[in-house]
Amino acid sequence: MRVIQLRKNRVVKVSVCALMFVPLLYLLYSKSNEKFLRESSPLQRRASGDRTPILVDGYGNFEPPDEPERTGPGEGGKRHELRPDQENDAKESLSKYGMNMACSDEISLDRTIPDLRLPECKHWDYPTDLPDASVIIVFHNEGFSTLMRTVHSVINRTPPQFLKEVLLVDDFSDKEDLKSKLENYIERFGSKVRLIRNDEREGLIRTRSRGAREAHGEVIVFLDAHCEVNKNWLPPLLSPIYNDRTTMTVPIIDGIDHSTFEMRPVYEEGHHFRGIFEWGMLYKENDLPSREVRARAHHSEPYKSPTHAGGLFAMNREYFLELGAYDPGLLVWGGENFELSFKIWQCGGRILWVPCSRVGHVYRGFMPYNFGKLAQKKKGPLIVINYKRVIETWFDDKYKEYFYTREPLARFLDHGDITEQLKLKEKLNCKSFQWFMDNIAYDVTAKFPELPPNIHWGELRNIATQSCMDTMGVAAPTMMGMSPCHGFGNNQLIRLNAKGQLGVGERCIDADSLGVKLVFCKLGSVHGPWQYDEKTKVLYHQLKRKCIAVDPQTNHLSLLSCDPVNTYQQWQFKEVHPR
Ligand code: LR7
Ligand code: MN
Repeated sequence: MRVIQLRKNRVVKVSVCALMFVPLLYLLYSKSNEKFLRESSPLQRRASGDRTPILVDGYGNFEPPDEPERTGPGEGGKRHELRPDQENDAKESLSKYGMNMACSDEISLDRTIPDLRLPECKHWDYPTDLPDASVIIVFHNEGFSTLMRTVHSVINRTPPQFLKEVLLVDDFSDKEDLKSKLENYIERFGSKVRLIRNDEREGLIRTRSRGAREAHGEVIVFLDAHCEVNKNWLPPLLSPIYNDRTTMTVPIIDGIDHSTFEMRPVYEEGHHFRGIFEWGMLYKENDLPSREVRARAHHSEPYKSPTHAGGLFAMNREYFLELGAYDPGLLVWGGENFELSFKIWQCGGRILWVPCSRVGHVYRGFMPYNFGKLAQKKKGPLIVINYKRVIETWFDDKYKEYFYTREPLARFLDHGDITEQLKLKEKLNCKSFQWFMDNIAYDVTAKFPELPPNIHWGELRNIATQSCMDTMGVAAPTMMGMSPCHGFGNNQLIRLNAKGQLGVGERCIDADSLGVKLVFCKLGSVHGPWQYDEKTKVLYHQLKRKCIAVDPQTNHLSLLSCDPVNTYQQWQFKEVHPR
């Protein structure tokens, strides 16, 4: 990882030996090393563009030569437009795969992409004896060309001595081209690419754990099946693990457009973010706090992050298995990123995000697959059940309440048996969630403060119309609407907290002269303008001094002068339960 820090370590090692045998030599040696560090640290010397290798034993730069410029569809990570007569193919593949496979199919599997790293990334050196890695790609009914482009990019952009294998794990796909065509195609890679298949659908979480168990490399690196790794992506991920085997490293994930395959940097150059969460367990990213910025000497160095998006990371294989891999009780998709993150931090490891390692990922417009049989056996939304398992295992009681306040239905979901998870936590002597919040995720509560309890929650029914307030499935900012009460919660699950905030999911309800709106909650605040009077049943806006009313003709919601005997202004909260 850090050249300079590593060199220091070397100095210590060498000087211990020297002290034991030849004190004079030691003096000379340490002097010359000091000089080396002060006057010609490789980063400073080489930042001017000098690319001559540094002659220090045991270190290498691994920087490949620039890729030759190529013209062709999507080359250089540029957008690829299809002809108008291909529109039907594009649409069809988009609905099948969540991405435009007609477009992907025309782009070379070896296409070039722009080097999106900070310029100084070229100048780091890494130990030449880094551990080797298995790159594990789990997939369920993915497009052939995007899957293979992922594999090609790994083969093309990884120093071969560090790539033990690419391990493809098929999670029970039924698409024809993922059968013998896939098997024949990967023969060209010889033993470098291995394919194993599940006998039934396991979901991505269990499939990744299986991949880890069956991998041959010392380090495991997970990638989604629609990625393109960038220049020299692997050594910077392996290096921190080489220094400390309880480190998880995470690349910076750039976006690949799901309809044009254009590759775009996720953030403007030099801007660092890290992974956090809000209390409904939605994954978020936040500016790197200044405490973390100050902790590093160079802007391109790795930094600590409370969590990660889930798909792309590297870990020592045995360490992953010592942590119990993923909780096997988690189902299909979601929440596993938090489970592993909390487990790592609370049980003595750490997570580093690595600016010099960049990987592109295709963000789909929607999820093209269902959760299969595994989901049908369960009552309630599967992802929330996963979240509940994770928070019941890793949160302290106080923090569990924030989750249940934000996600009140979750209290009634069956999250299964977590005895084994709690035993593991005990056995590994893991720290409290409070410790994690104070020391690692200390920037979460500034954005998402501790939640006051709900006074009321459930569907919000109008007495006159007997219909319910509803987001109408539209993302904020938007107008709230009214629709028949359905009792499932979701877009009709409304909460009023002790500080007067009306919320739906992670969004808030406010109102102005145009009507009643779904808005982004004010970051850092849990207050709101609302007051509910249980006797008169009006919902009162304390700043505008008016009440919410439904228009009997149009169903439009607006603020009117309060008239507590008017049933169009009367509201009733009713708790809903999982169905
Ligand atoms: O049942 C399944 N079996 C699978 O093998 C469902 C999916 N999969 C495979 C799938 O083919 C893909 O290769 O699992 C991989 C991830 O599934 P995606 O690509 O549909 O997930 P995603 O990119 O929408 O979701 C993110 O969150 C997931 C939560 O469980 C996983 O952690 C994904 O890996 C993760 N992706 C990333 O972190 C990439 C960055 C995007 C963000 C944010
Ligand atoms: Mn993905």
